[in-house]
Amino acid sequence: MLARKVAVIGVASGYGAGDPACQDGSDVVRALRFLSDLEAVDDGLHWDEPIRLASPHSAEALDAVANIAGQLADRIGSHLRDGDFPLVIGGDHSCAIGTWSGVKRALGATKRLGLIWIDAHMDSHTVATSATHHIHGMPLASLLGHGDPRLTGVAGAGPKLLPEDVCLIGVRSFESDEAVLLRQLGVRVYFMHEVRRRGLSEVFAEALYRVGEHTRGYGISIDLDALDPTDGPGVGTPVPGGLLRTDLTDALAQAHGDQRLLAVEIVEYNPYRDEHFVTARAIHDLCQSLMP
Ligand SMILES: [Mn+2]
Repeated sequence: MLARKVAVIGVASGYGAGDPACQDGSDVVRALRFLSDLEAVDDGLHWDEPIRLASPHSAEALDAVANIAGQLADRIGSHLRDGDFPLVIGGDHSCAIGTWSGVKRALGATKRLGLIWIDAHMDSHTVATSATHHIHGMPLASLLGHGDPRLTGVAGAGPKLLPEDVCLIGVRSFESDEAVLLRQLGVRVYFMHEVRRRGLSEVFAEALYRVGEHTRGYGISIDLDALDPTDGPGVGTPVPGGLLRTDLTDALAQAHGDQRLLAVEIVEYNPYRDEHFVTARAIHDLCQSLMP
């Protein structure tokens, strides 16, 4: 992130989640000043106005998510044009449709975008395969061009990512339809058992190479449920056996200062399920590891 102003964009939306409480996540991080030391330094981070649904009463979840994603994609585009580094704080993970569609549109049609997706889940359902219809289980499929056109069409029709430019890290809870889709597409998934065997540092280095090999730049999407619940209890769907906060911050440091890193998002913070703000502190540490 060196030499770029970090623009923090809170997304006050839980429309894609079963429990909508993560809509308050970014507001809590901001109001309780968990990032205040990173705001205070020279060229530190600056909070943007949060993204909210304009008319909440009128919307079906899918329309609400599409509206939020459209707003977010526009905001991302304007920050990238200004030379800023966008740091998105969710909100549920469906905001990823907006973040990465916005980055892709800013790159232009001919340039490829890479993405490291750090998550306990695959988030690769479509409306057709999802039992819950929760849209935060669909953003990666949408970005790969699969699913409802209201989601795949954010910031322009068509896939925003090519399968070979995407890696998932930390997966340990998924349904077979998602696994089949990712396997058919050829997306590289680093399951938790591989992360444990090889170490996160080695896996992350390999993922960085993959998402950067054929692309103009890459992003990192962090679902806090990738963390082990001991380090990140404040999420909607905790899954045991996850990443340790210190391992993740160490790994992210590999991307520190890399000009090809185009944006980062950190999502699914549910402040009401947090314990002694350990998850809010994890958000701080993740942001700090990426700061100049
Ligand atoms: Mn997720």
